[in-house]
Amino acid sequence: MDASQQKFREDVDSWETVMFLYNSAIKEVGTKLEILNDEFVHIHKYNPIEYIKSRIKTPESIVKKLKRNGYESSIQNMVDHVKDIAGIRLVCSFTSDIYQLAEMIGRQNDLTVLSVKDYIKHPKSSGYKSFHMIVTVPIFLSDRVVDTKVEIQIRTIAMDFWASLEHKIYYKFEGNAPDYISRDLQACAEIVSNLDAKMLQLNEAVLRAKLSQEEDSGDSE
Ligand code: 0O2
Repeated sequence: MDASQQKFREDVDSWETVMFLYNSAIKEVGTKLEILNDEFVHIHKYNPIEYIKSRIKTPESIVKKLKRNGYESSIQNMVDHVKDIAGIRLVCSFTSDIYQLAEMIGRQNDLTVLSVKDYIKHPKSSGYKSFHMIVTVPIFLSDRVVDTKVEIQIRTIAMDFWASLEHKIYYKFEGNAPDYISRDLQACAEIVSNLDAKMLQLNEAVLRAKLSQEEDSGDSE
């Protein structure tokens, strides 16, 4: 084997190892989140997570992101600078669920929260809303422990609907959507925010009504 073949072999080996770590991290964090959800249902009889999606970023998307941020394509740069190679998305019904879940995740002793971006309190100019956390989870191999990064995105169903559509449009126009489409998307983001606020109000009203019904039936016993 000549030097370039040797280098290629080593690159393939380290790519496979790195991908193995990211896949393992998704499994670890995914299981953790399912357990948190199940415990919440067990105690409060309420399901904060509607559904969980996970994905590993494609090699093309990793390379694009490195290029966009001015880094050469290398495995070291990808591990150091692309924080969302392993991604988990938690989709919930209400905005209040998002903050409750973020707090529960922050309290997990074996997860380290590296950073938090609250695009709900501070939406992007596009109208994008979501709560992002970068965490590391220790992956126990036979001879070492590797802290591996996972991006957790938490959003409501309505925010997820908007973001998925906007993402498709963004890619269709390669980031240069006509102005009227961007404006319409911003208007839709406004509608999504109003819908989320209304749904939360409605849910709170239902909870209050249920509580007072229970109190009334307690009084009459
Ligand atoms: P893709 O194709 O979804 O993977 P950072 O280096 O962490 O400071 P980064 O990675 O841009 O910068 O962080 P950020 O803002 O938390 O974004 C991470 C991911 O959130 C993006 O990954 C998107 O998935 C999603 N996201 C962020 N902004 C938008 C937006 O305006 N619209 C939509 N639809 N999604 C968004 P990628 O790698 O950009 O894209």
